[in-house]
Amino acid sequence: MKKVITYGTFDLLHIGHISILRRAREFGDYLIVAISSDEFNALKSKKAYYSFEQRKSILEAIRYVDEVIPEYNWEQKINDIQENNVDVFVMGDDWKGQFDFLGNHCEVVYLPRTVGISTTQIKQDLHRMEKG
Ligand code: C2G
Repeated sequence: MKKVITYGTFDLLHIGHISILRRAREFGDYLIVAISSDEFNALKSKKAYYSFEQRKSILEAIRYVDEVIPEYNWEQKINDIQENNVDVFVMGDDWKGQFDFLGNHCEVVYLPRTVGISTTQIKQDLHRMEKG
């Protein structure tokens, strides 16, 4: 079984998230998503609208996702890859080059981001809509 892993906050799920998950899954037979804890989001200077538990439940409902594990810090990736026998690490290309060091442990793939959508954009648009 070829196992793929990807990492992220996945807040306010949108088509950009679905697209990367669908494409990541195509690199193997089993996709693990490591979803950032609320505490790790704080380290990433992110404040998710949905809690870790809510984001985890939402991701687990997606057909492309086989397993969801927590992401607590920047340092756990090598251990995650080894412990889960991961063959391919996938991230959007906004991270291009940042995780090349994982190439000693698995294949590293950066996929094009979906342009024109982001959780930040959604929040801004909603705020504007509310103000009328
Ligand atoms: N993404 C995308 N297109 C978008 C928005 C996001 O392809 N329009 C991808 C990102 O490139 C990333 C994934 O969706 O691969 C999750 O994005 P975020 O939830 O913003 O994750 P991020 O904060 O980048 O966390 O250790 C890695 C970090 O946890 C990554």
